[in-house]
Amino acid sequence: MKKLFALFAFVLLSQAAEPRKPNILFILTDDQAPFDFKFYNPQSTLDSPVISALASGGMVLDAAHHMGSFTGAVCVPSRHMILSGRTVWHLPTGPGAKTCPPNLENNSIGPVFRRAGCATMRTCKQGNSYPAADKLFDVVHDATKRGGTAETGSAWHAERVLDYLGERQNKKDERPFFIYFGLSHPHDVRDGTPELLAKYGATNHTDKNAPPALHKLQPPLPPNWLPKHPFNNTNMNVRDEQSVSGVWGRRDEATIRNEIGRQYACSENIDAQIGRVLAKLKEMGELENTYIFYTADHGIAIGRHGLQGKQNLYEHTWRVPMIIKGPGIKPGSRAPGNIYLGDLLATFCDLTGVPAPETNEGTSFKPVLLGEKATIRDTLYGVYNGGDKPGMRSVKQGDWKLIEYESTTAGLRETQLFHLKENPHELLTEPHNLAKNPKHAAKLGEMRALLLAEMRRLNDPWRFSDQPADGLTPPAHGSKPPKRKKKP
Ligand SMILES: [Ca+2]
Repeated sequence: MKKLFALFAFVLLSQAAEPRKPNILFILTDDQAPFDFKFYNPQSTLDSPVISALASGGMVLDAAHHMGSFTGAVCVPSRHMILSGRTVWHLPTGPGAKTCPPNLENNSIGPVFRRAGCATMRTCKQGNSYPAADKLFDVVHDATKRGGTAETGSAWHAERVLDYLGERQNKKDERPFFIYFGLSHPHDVRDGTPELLAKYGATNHTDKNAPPALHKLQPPLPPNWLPKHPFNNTNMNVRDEQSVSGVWGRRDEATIRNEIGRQYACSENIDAQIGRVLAKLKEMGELENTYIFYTADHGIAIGRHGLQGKQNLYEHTWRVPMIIKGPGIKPGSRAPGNIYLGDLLATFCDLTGVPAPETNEGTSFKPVLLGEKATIRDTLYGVYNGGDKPGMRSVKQGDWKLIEYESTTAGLRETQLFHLKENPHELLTEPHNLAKNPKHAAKLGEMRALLLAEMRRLNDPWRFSDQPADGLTPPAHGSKPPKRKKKP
Protein backbone atom coordinates (compact mmCIF):
# COMPACT_ATOMS: atom_id res chain seq x y z
CA MET A 1 0.00 0.00 0.00
CA LYS A 2 2.83 2.34 0.94
CA LYS A 3 4.50 1.58 -2.36
CA LEU A 4 1.31 2.29 -4.24
CA PHE A 5 0.87 5.62 -2.44
CA ALA A 6 4.47 6.57 -3.24
CA LEU A 7 3.90 5.78 -6.90
CA PHE A 8 0.67 7.82 -6.92
CA ALA A 9 2.43 10.77 -5.29
CA PHE A 10 5.28 10.49 -7.81
CA VAL A 11 2.86 10.54 -10.75
CA LEU A 12 1.06 13.57 -9.32
CA LEU A 13 4.31 15.42 -8.69
CA SER A 14 5.75 14.66 -12.13
CA GLN A 15 2.53 15.85 -13.72
CA ALA A 16 2.64 19.06 -11.73
CA ALA A 17 6.29 19.59 -12.61
CA GLU A 18 5.73 19.36 -16.35
CA PRO A 19 4.29 22.61 -17.70
CA ARG A 20 1.46 22.27 -20.19
CA LYS A 21 2.67 22.42 -23.74
CA PRO A 22 1.53 25.59 -25.48
CA ASN A 23 -1.03 25.55 -28.29
CA ILE A 24 -0.52 27.12 -31.69
CA LEU A 25 -3.10 29.12 -33.59
CA PHE A 26 -1.68 29.80 -37.03
CA ILE A 27 -3.66 32.40 -38.99
CA LEU A 28 -2.89 32.62 -42.71
CA THR A 29 -4.54 35.08 -45.08
CA ASP A 30 -4.36 34.96 -48.86
CA ASP A 31 -2.72 37.83 -50.81
CA GLN A 32 -2.19 40.58 -48.23
CA ALA A 33 0.53 43.24 -48.27
CA PRO A 34 2.10 44.26 -44.96
CA PHE A 35 1.50 47.91 -45.90
CA ASP A 36 -2.27 47.39 -45.69
CA PHE A 37 -1.87 47.60 -41.90
CA LYS A 38 -1.33 50.73 -39.82
CA PHE A 39 1.46 49.09 -37.85
CA TYR A 40 3.46 48.84 -41.09
CA ASN A 41 2.08 51.93 -42.78
CA PRO A 42 0.66 54.73 -40.61
CA GLN A 43 -1.10 56.19 -43.69
CA SER A 44 -3.27 53.10 -44.12
CA THR A 45 -6.97 53.66 -43.47
CA LEU A 46 -7.65 49.98 -42.72
CA ASP A 47 -9.28 49.42 -39.34
CA SER A 48 -8.05 46.15 -37.88
CA PRO A 49 -8.56 46.45 -34.12
CA VAL A 50 -8.06 42.75 -33.37
CA ILE A 51 -4.93 42.26 -35.48
CA SER A 52 -3.54 45.58 -34.23
CA ALA A 53 -4.10 44.38 -30.66
CA LEU A 54 -2.17 41.21 -31.49
CA ALA A 55 0.62 43.46 -32.78
CA SER A 56 0.69 45.61 -29.65
CA GLY A 57 0.40 42.55 -27.42
CA GLY A 58 3.17 40.63 -29.19
CA MET A 59 5.96 41.11 -31.71
CA VAL A 60 5.83 42.57 -35.23
CA LEU A 61 8.49 41.47 -37.71
CA ASP A 62 9.54 44.04 -40.32
CA ALA A 63 11.41 41.71 -42.65
CA ALA A 64 9.30 38.58 -43.12
CA HIS A 65 9.35 37.25 -46.70
CA HIS A 66 8.12 34.44 -48.84
CA MET A 67 11.05 33.02 -50.78
CA GLY A 68 9.32 33.19 -54.12
CA SER A 69 7.80 31.27 -56.94
CA PHE A 70 8.51 29.54 -60.24
CA THR A 71 4.84 29.75 -61.27
CA GLY A 72 2.20 32.45 -61.57
CA ALA A 73 0.28 30.61 -58.82
CA VAL A 74 2.58 32.06 -56.14
CA CYS A 75 0.35 30.50 -53.45
CA VAL A 76 1.51 27.03 -54.41
CA PRO A 77 5.23 27.17 -53.57
CA SER A 78 4.51 29.54 -50.68
CA ARG A 79 2.16 27.06 -49.02
CA HIS A 80 4.53 24.17 -49.70
CA MET A 81 7.27 26.11 -47.91
CA ILE A 82 4.98 26.93 -44.97
CA LEU A 83 3.81 23.35 -44.54
CA SER A 84 7.18 21.63 -45.07
CA GLY A 85 9.90 24.12 -44.05
CA ARG A 86 11.69 23.54 -47.38
CA THR A 87 13.36 26.13 -49.62
CA VAL A 88 11.94 27.14 -52.98
CA TRP A 89 14.12 24.94 -55.22
CA HIS A 90 13.77 21.88 -52.96
CA LEU A 91 10.01 21.36 -53.12
CA PRO A 92 8.04 18.34 -54.37
CA THR A 93 6.63 20.62 -57.07
CA GLY A 94 8.55 22.71 -59.61
CA PRO A 95 12.13 22.34 -60.85
CA GLY A 96 13.42 20.85 -57.56
CA ALA A 97 10.91 18.01 -57.49
CA LYS A 98 13.36 15.36 -58.67
CA THR A 99 15.73 15.92 -55.75
CA CYS A 100 13.08 16.41 -53.06
CA PRO A 101 12.87 13.60 -50.48
CA PRO A 102 9.92 11.28 -51.22
CA ASN A 103 6.74 11.45 -49.15
CA LEU A 104 7.67 14.87 -47.83
CA GLU A 105 4.04 15.39 -46.75
CA ASN A 106 4.68 13.00 -43.84
CA ASN A 107 7.06 15.61 -42.45
CA SER A 108 4.67 18.53 -42.85
CA ILE A 109 2.91 20.46 -40.09
CA GLY A 110 -0.07 18.10 -39.61
CA PRO A 111 1.88 14.83 -39.15
CA VAL A 112 4.71 16.48 -37.19
CA PHE A 113 2.29 17.82 -34.58
CA ARG A 114 0.09 14.72 -34.60
CA ARG A 115 3.11 12.55 -33.82
CA ALA A 116 3.94 14.92 -30.97
CA GLY A 117 0.54 14.23 -29.38
CA CYS A 118 -1.19 17.44 -30.48
CA ALA A 119 -4.75 17.73 -31.70
CA THR A 120 -4.55 19.18 -35.22
CA MET A 121 -7.20 21.01 -37.22
CA ARG A 122 -7.20 22.93 -40.46
CA THR A 123 -9.54 25.17 -42.39
CA CYS A 124 -8.35 27.01 -45.49
CA LYS A 125 -9.15 27.78 -49.09
CA GLN A 126 -9.35 24.80 -51.42
CA GLY A 127 -6.66 24.36 -54.06
CA ASN A 128 -3.45 26.18 -55.03
CA SER A 129 -1.78 24.73 -51.98
CA TYR A 130 -0.05 21.43 -51.05
CA PRO A 131 -2.89 18.89 -51.25
CA ALA A 132 -0.89 15.89 -49.97
CA ALA A 133 -0.04 17.80 -46.77
CA ASP A 134 -3.32 19.74 -46.47
CA LYS A 135 -5.29 16.59 -45.74
CA LEU A 136 -2.98 15.29 -43.00
CA PHE A 137 -4.56 17.20 -40.11
CA ASP A 138 -6.94 15.29 -37.78
CA VAL A 139 -9.82 17.52 -38.85
CA VAL A 140 -9.90 19.31 -42.22
CA HIS A 141 -12.53 21.76 -43.52
CA ASP A 142 -11.19 23.30 -46.73
CA ALA A 143 -13.35 25.38 -49.07
CA THR A 144 -12.78 28.59 -51.00
CA LYS A 145 -14.90 31.34 -49.44
CA ARG A 146 -14.58 34.71 -51.15
CA GLY A 147 -18.15 35.95 -51.01
CA GLY A 148 -19.72 38.91 -49.24
CA THR A 149 -21.94 36.96 -46.82
CA ALA A 150 -21.29 34.96 -43.64
CA GLU A 151 -21.82 31.63 -45.39
CA THR A 152 -19.75 32.50 -48.47
CA GLY A 153 -17.00 34.58 -46.84
CA SER A 154 -14.42 34.59 -44.04
CA ALA A 155 -17.01 33.88 -41.31
CA TRP A 156 -17.31 30.34 -42.70
CA HIS A 157 -13.67 29.58 -41.85
CA ALA A 158 -14.08 31.09 -38.37
CA GLU A 159 -17.18 28.95 -37.79
CA ARG A 160 -15.15 25.82 -38.53
CA VAL A 161 -12.59 26.80 -35.88
CA LEU A 162 -15.32 27.72 -33.38
CA ASP A 163 -17.09 24.39 -33.96
CA TYR A 164 -13.83 22.56 -33.46
CA LEU A 165 -13.10 24.40 -30.21
CA GLY A 166 -16.66 23.69 -29.02
CA GLU A 167 -16.19 19.98 -29.67
CA ARG A 168 -12.90 20.07 -27.84
CA GLN A 169 -14.73 21.49 -24.82
CA ASN A 170 -17.46 18.85 -25.03
CA LYS A 171 -14.96 16.03 -25.29
CA LYS A 172 -12.80 17.58 -22.57
CA ASP A 173 -9.85 17.16 -24.93
CA GLU A 174 -6.82 18.38 -22.98
CA ARG A 175 -4.19 17.77 -25.66
CA PRO A 176 -2.36 20.85 -26.87
CA PHE A 177 -3.70 21.92 -30.25
CA PHE A 178 -2.32 23.11 -33.56
CA ILE A 179 -5.02 25.00 -35.45
CA TYR A 180 -4.27 26.08 -39.02
CA PHE A 181 -6.80 28.88 -39.48
CA GLY A 182 -6.54 29.84 -43.15
CA LEU A 183 -8.79 32.37 -44.87
CA SER A 184 -9.63 32.61 -48.56
CA HIS A 185 -9.66 36.44 -48.58
CA PRO A 186 -8.54 39.15 -49.26
CA HIS A 187 -7.54 37.28 -52.47
CA ASP A 188 -9.77 38.33 -55.35
CA VAL A 189 -12.62 38.24 -55.99
CA ARG A 190 -12.63 40.84 -53.20
CA ASP A 191 -16.33 40.77 -52.48
CA GLY A 192 -16.70 42.55 -49.16
CA THR A 193 -19.83 42.66 -47.04
CA PRO A 194 -22.17 45.60 -47.84
CA GLU A 195 -21.52 47.41 -44.53
CA LEU A 196 -17.73 47.21 -44.85
CA LEU A 197 -17.74 48.12 -48.53
CA ALA A 198 -19.74 51.24 -47.61
CA LYS A 199 -17.22 52.10 -44.90
CA TYR A 200 -14.40 52.14 -47.48
CA GLY A 201 -16.45 53.82 -50.22
CA ALA A 202 -16.09 50.71 -52.41
CA THR A 203 -18.33 48.74 -54.74
CA ASN A 204 -18.26 45.12 -55.89
CA HIS A 205 -18.43 45.43 -59.66
CA THR A 206 -17.93 43.21 -62.68
CA ASP A 207 -18.08 45.56 -65.69
CA LYS A 208 -14.62 46.55 -66.84
CA ASN A 209 -16.01 49.30 -69.04
CA ALA A 210 -17.94 51.00 -66.23
CA PRO A 211 -15.73 51.24 -63.14
CA PRO A 212 -17.20 52.86 -60.03
CA ALA A 213 -16.70 56.57 -59.46
CA LEU A 214 -14.23 58.03 -57.00
CA HIS A 215 -15.53 58.19 -53.45
CA LYS A 216 -14.07 60.22 -50.59
CA LEU A 217 -14.08 57.17 -48.29
CA GLN A 218 -11.96 55.10 -50.66
CA PRO A 219 -8.40 54.60 -49.37
CA PRO A 220 -5.86 56.97 -50.97
CA LEU A 221 -3.57 55.90 -53.79
CA PRO A 222 -0.35 54.39 -52.49
CA PRO A 223 2.76 56.63 -52.82
CA ASN A 224 4.28 54.25 -55.39
CA TRP A 225 1.13 53.99 -57.51
CA LEU A 226 1.84 54.21 -61.25
CA PRO A 227 -0.55 54.12 -64.21
CA LYS A 228 1.73 51.54 -65.84
CA HIS A 229 4.82 49.55 -64.92
CA PRO A 230 7.65 51.29 -66.80
CA PHE A 231 9.06 48.15 -68.44
CA ASN A 232 8.22 44.54 -69.24
CA ASN A 233 9.03 42.75 -66.00
CA THR A 234 9.08 39.31 -67.73
CA ASN A 235 5.44 38.42 -66.89
CA MET A 236 3.15 41.35 -67.70
CA ASN A 237 0.42 39.18 -69.18
CA VAL A 238 -0.08 36.83 -66.25
CA ARG A 239 -3.67 36.39 -65.04
CA ASP A 240 -3.27 38.75 -62.06
CA GLU A 241 -2.05 41.63 -64.24
CA GLN A 242 -4.82 41.34 -66.82
CA SER A 243 -7.87 39.37 -65.69
CA VAL A 244 -8.69 40.08 -62.04
CA SER A 245 -12.35 41.03 -61.86
CA GLY A 246 -12.63 44.61 -60.63
CA VAL A 247 -9.20 45.69 -61.94
CA TRP A 248 -8.34 43.85 -65.19
CA GLY A 249 -5.63 45.87 -66.96
CA ARG A 250 -6.95 49.16 -65.51
CA ARG A 251 -4.71 51.24 -63.25
CA ASP A 252 -6.69 54.50 -63.12
CA GLU A 253 -7.23 56.15 -59.75
CA ALA A 254 -10.92 55.23 -59.39
CA THR A 255 -10.35 51.56 -60.20
CA ILE A 256 -7.37 51.20 -57.88
CA ARG A 257 -8.86 53.13 -54.95
CA ASN A 258 -12.08 51.16 -55.24
CA GLU A 259 -10.15 47.88 -55.33
CA ILE A 260 -8.07 48.81 -52.28
CA GLY A 261 -11.39 49.67 -50.59
CA ARG A 262 -12.62 46.17 -51.42
CA GLN A 263 -9.35 44.70 -50.11
CA TYR A 264 -9.77 46.61 -46.84
CA ALA A 265 -13.43 45.55 -46.52
CA CYS A 266 -12.31 41.91 -46.80
CA SER A 267 -9.43 42.45 -44.38
CA GLU A 268 -11.60 44.14 -41.75
CA ASN A 269 -14.00 41.21 -41.96
CA ILE A 270 -11.08 38.83 -41.41
CA ASP A 271 -10.13 40.93 -38.39
CA ALA A 272 -13.62 40.53 -36.90
CA GLN A 273 -13.58 36.77 -37.52
CA ILE A 274 -10.23 36.41 -35.76
CA GLY A 275 -11.77 38.37 -32.87
CA ARG A 276 -14.50 35.74 -32.51
CA VAL A 277 -11.95 32.92 -32.34
CA LEU A 278 -9.78 34.74 -29.80
CA ALA A 279 -12.85 35.45 -27.62
CA LYS A 280 -13.64 31.73 -27.62
CA LEU A 281 -10.07 30.83 -26.64
CA LYS A 282 -10.28 33.34 -23.82
CA GLU A 283 -13.56 31.87 -22.58
CA MET A 284 -11.96 28.40 -22.64
CA GLY A 285 -8.95 29.63 -20.65
CA GLU A 286 -6.61 28.70 -23.53
CA LEU A 287 -5.64 32.15 -24.79
CA GLU A 288 -2.66 32.75 -22.50
CA ASN A 289 -1.18 29.34 -23.32
CA THR A 290 -1.45 29.82 -27.10
CA TYR A 291 1.11 31.16 -29.55
CA ILE A 292 -0.79 33.13 -32.17
CA PHE A 293 0.90 33.63 -35.53
CA TYR A 294 -0.64 36.00 -38.06
CA THR A 295 0.70 36.16 -41.61
CA ALA A 296 -0.15 35.90 -45.33
CA ASP A 297 1.13 33.58 -48.06
CA HIS A 298 2.63 36.63 -49.88
CA GLY A 299 1.83 40.28 -50.47
CA ILE A 300 0.09 41.94 -53.43
CA ALA A 301 0.49 45.08 -55.54
CA ILE A 302 -3.05 46.46 -56.31
CA GLY A 303 -1.80 49.52 -58.18
CA ARG A 304 1.62 49.89 -56.58
CA HIS A 305 4.29 50.25 -59.29
CA GLY A 306 1.54 49.98 -61.92
CA LEU A 307 1.09 46.30 -61.06
CA GLN A 308 -1.94 44.44 -59.74
CA GLY A 309 -0.73 40.97 -58.75
CA LYS A 310 1.78 39.02 -56.71
CA GLN A 311 4.17 38.19 -59.56
CA ASN A 312 6.93 40.66 -58.65
CA LEU A 313 9.62 41.21 -56.00
CA TYR A 314 8.83 44.68 -54.72
CA GLU A 315 8.48 44.92 -50.94
CA HIS A 316 4.65 45.07 -51.03
CA THR A 317 4.63 41.62 -52.58
CA TRP A 318 7.83 39.89 -51.51
CA ARG A 319 7.22 40.77 -47.85
CA VAL A 320 4.37 39.49 -45.70
CA PRO A 321 2.79 40.77 -42.50
CA MET A 322 4.06 38.79 -39.50
CA ILE A 323 2.84 39.09 -35.93
CA ILE A 324 3.47 36.62 -33.14
CA LYS A 325 1.92 36.81 -29.68
CA GLY A 326 2.38 34.28 -26.93
CA PRO A 327 4.17 33.23 -23.73
CA GLY A 328 7.57 34.91 -23.33
CA ILE A 329 7.12 37.39 -26.18
CA LYS A 330 7.39 40.99 -25.01
CA PRO A 331 4.23 42.98 -25.80
CA GLY A 332 4.80 45.78 -28.30
CA SER A 333 8.18 44.43 -29.41
CA ARG A 334 9.50 44.70 -32.93
CA ALA A 335 12.43 43.28 -34.89
CA PRO A 336 13.43 42.84 -38.50
CA GLY A 337 13.77 39.06 -38.09
CA ASN A 338 14.94 38.53 -41.70
CA ILE A 339 12.79 35.44 -41.94
CA TYR A 340 11.05 33.39 -44.61
CA LEU A 341 7.69 31.67 -44.32
CA GLY A 342 9.75 28.48 -44.60
CA ASP A 343 11.12 29.21 -41.11
CA LEU A 344 7.68 28.83 -39.54
CA LEU A 345 7.73 25.04 -39.10
CA ALA A 346 11.11 25.15 -37.31
CA THR A 347 9.79 27.94 -35.08
CA PHE A 348 6.52 26.16 -34.25
CA CYS A 349 8.60 23.12 -33.25
CA ASP A 350 11.12 25.12 -31.23
CA LEU A 351 8.43 26.98 -29.25
CA THR A 352 6.57 23.79 -28.34
CA GLY A 353 9.52 21.45 -27.75
CA VAL A 354 8.62 19.28 -30.75
CA PRO A 355 11.59 17.99 -32.78
CA ALA A 356 11.73 19.51 -36.28
CA PRO A 357 11.70 16.85 -39.02
CA GLU A 358 14.95 15.95 -40.78
CA THR A 359 13.64 17.31 -44.07
CA ASN A 360 13.17 20.80 -42.60
CA GLU A 361 15.45 23.49 -44.06
CA GLY A 362 14.06 26.45 -42.14
CA THR A 363 15.66 28.17 -39.16
CA SER A 364 13.80 28.76 -35.92
CA PHE A 365 13.30 32.45 -35.14
CA LYS A 366 12.48 31.78 -31.50
CA PRO A 367 15.63 33.74 -30.46
CA VAL A 368 14.13 36.78 -32.24
CA LEU A 369 10.77 36.28 -30.52
CA LEU A 370 12.47 36.09 -27.13
CA GLY A 371 14.39 39.32 -27.81
CA GLU A 372 17.78 37.59 -27.91
CA LYS A 373 18.52 38.45 -31.55
CA ALA A 374 17.22 40.97 -34.08
CA THR A 375 17.65 38.70 -37.11
CA ILE A 376 18.37 35.07 -37.93
CA ARG A 377 20.23 35.74 -41.21
CA ASP A 378 21.91 38.68 -42.94
CA THR A 379 20.93 38.08 -46.55
CA LEU A 380 17.53 37.45 -48.14
CA TYR A 381 16.91 35.91 -51.53
CA GLY A 382 13.74 36.10 -53.61
CA VAL A 383 12.68 34.70 -56.97
CA TYR A 384 9.79 35.11 -59.33
CA ASN A 385 10.09 33.39 -62.68
CA GLY A 386 6.64 32.15 -63.58
CA GLY A 387 6.93 34.06 -66.87
CA ASP A 388 9.96 34.49 -69.12
CA LYS A 389 13.25 32.96 -68.00
CA PRO A 390 15.43 33.38 -66.11
CA GLY A 391 12.91 35.94 -64.77
CA MET A 392 13.31 38.05 -61.62
CA ARG A 393 15.64 37.67 -58.66
CA SER A 394 16.18 39.85 -55.65
CA VAL A 395 18.72 39.97 -52.89
CA LYS A 396 18.60 42.16 -49.82
CA GLN A 397 21.16 42.90 -47.15
CA GLY A 398 20.80 45.67 -44.57
CA ASP A 399 19.18 48.64 -46.33
CA TRP A 400 20.32 47.57 -49.79
CA LYS A 401 18.18 45.71 -52.26
CA LEU A 402 18.89 44.52 -55.79
CA ILE A 403 16.28 43.30 -58.27
CA GLU A 404 17.40 41.79 -61.57
CA TYR A 405 15.11 41.09 -64.54
CA GLU A 406 15.95 39.11 -67.64
CA SER A 407 13.95 37.58 -70.43
CA THR A 408 16.11 35.75 -72.93
CA THR A 409 13.14 35.44 -75.29
CA ALA A 410 12.29 39.16 -75.21
CA GLY A 411 15.96 40.21 -75.10
CA LEU A 412 15.26 42.21 -71.96
CA ARG A 413 17.60 43.05 -69.08
CA GLU A 414 16.80 45.49 -66.26
CA THR A 415 18.44 46.19 -62.91
CA GLN A 416 17.16 48.05 -59.88
CA LEU A 417 19.26 49.02 -56.89
CA PHE A 418 17.39 50.55 -53.96
CA HIS A 419 18.45 51.95 -50.60
CA LEU A 420 15.33 51.05 -48.66
CA LYS A 421 15.88 53.46 -45.79
CA GLU A 422 16.08 56.40 -48.18
CA ASN A 423 13.58 55.00 -50.66
CA PRO A 424 11.16 52.82 -48.69
CA HIS A 425 8.52 52.84 -51.44
CA GLU A 426 11.04 51.72 -54.07
CA LEU A 427 10.34 54.70 -56.34
CA LEU A 428 11.64 53.70 -59.74
CA THR A 429 12.86 56.79 -61.50
CA GLU A 430 16.33 58.32 -61.31
CA PRO A 431 17.66 59.27 -58.82
CA HIS A 432 15.73 56.66 -56.79
CA ASN A 433 16.93 53.65 -58.72
CA LEU A 434 20.67 53.69 -58.03
CA ALA A 435 21.66 50.94 -60.47
CA LYS A 436 23.14 53.35 -63.02
CA ASN A 437 24.58 55.79 -60.51
CA PRO A 438 28.41 55.59 -60.78
CA LYS A 439 28.72 56.46 -57.07
CA HIS A 440 27.10 53.11 -56.25
CA ALA A 441 28.88 50.95 -58.81
CA ALA A 442 30.85 49.14 -56.09
CA LYS A 443 27.68 48.45 -54.13
CA LEU A 444 25.99 47.14 -57.26
CA GLY A 445 28.90 44.74 -57.82
CA GLU A 446 28.74 43.62 -54.19
CA MET A 447 24.98 42.95 -54.38
CA ARG A 448 25.35 41.05 -57.65
CA ALA A 449 28.00 38.83 -56.04
CA LEU A 450 25.68 38.23 -53.11
CA LEU A 451 22.85 37.29 -55.44
CA LEU A 452 25.03 34.78 -57.30
CA ALA A 453 26.17 33.25 -54.01
CA GLU A 454 22.54 32.85 -52.87
CA MET A 455 21.51 31.37 -56.23
CA ARG A 456 24.30 28.81 -55.91
CA ARG A 457 23.58 28.07 -52.24
CA LEU A 458 19.87 27.50 -52.83
CA ASN A 459 20.28 25.46 -56.03
CA ASP A 460 18.59 27.99 -58.28
CA PRO A 461 18.57 26.13 -61.59
CA TRP A 462 18.88 29.28 -63.74
CA ARG A 463 21.57 31.92 -64.21
CA PHE A 464 21.42 35.37 -65.77
CA SER A 465 23.32 35.71 -69.02
CA ASP A 466 26.04 37.83 -67.37
CA GLN A 467 26.58 35.30 -64.56
CA PRO A 468 28.80 32.22 -64.80
CA ALA A 469 26.80 29.35 -66.30
CA ASP A 470 28.10 27.00 -63.57
CA GLY A 471 27.66 24.06 -65.90
CA LEU A 472 23.89 24.15 -65.40
CA THR A 473 21.34 23.06 -67.93
CA PRO A 474 18.36 25.23 -67.06
CA PRO A 475 15.01 23.45 -66.99
CA ALA A 476 14.14 23.46 -70.67
CA HIS A 477 10.42 23.85 -70.24
CA GLY A 478 10.36 26.21 -67.30
CA SER A 479 8.61 24.82 -64.26
CA LYS A 480 6.15 22.72 -66.25
CA PRO A 481 6.87 19.17 -67.34
CA PRO A 482 7.47 18.88 -71.09
CA LYS A 483 4.28 18.38 -73.08
CA ARG A 484 3.99 15.00 -74.75
CA LYS A 485 3.72 15.13 -78.46
CA LYS A 486 0.47 13.75 -79.79
CA LYS A 487 0.89 10.59 -81.79
CA PRO A 488 0.41 11.32 -85.46
CA1 LIG B 1 -2.08 33.75 -52.27
